[in-house]
Amino acid sequence: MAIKYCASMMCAGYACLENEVRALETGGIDSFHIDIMDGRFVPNYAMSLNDMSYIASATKKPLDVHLMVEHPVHTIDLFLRRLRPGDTIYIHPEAEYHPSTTLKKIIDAGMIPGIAINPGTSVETVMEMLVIVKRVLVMAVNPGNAGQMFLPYVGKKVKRLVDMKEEMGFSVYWDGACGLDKIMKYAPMGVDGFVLGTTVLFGKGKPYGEILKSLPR
Ligand code: S6P
Ligand code: MG
Repeated sequence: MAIKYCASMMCAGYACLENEVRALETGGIDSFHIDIMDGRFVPNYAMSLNDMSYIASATKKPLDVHLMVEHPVHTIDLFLRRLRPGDTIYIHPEAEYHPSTTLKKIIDAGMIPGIAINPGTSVETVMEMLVIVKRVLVMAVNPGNAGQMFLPYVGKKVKRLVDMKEEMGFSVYWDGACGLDKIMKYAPMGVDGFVLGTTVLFGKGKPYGEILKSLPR
């Protein structure tokens, strides 16, 4: 199966978002990664509901929405009503009392349920979620900002998850500090997709299409 690449849209140029979406789409991106923050679960704010809705209206490619918010059960409907069947929503189980309730809402709305797990979260603590979700987004940095350093201890967890994914029926995605070295090492191991931010895609002074063409497929 081809490696999937997701553009981290908090790293895009906002002077003309339409051009960014177009250039990424024609350049071969597989999905648009939308980082939503609440200033509490993570110490930052990134994209807004309006940004997300605009991107959903500007492309037929799927969106993957990464909710870095406390208790997403209270606001999940805002996202469900703006997204489309086939889009993915990742919640952080660390931020929810009853993650399976929130995941069920995502499933019932026809979207792909995912969990994003922090570097400090072990596989054991999310084991029960793994049978419910279709995607696991492994954070290779603490969530909240682009341009951070890779936390090497995450590597072992990635290996454990890819070893379990077939049997449990989920795919594994990587988010944070993703460069060519990580893709070359972890894609052959079984990581299905990578979120691309400032490390490899944005702010490089090169057309997105050129960069995306140079990555392994
Ligand atoms: C971080 C967020 C990510 C970043 C992306 C940035 O909280 O969830 O999606 O935007 O990882 O990539 P990079 O290459 O700048 O670390
Ligand atoms: Mg993210």
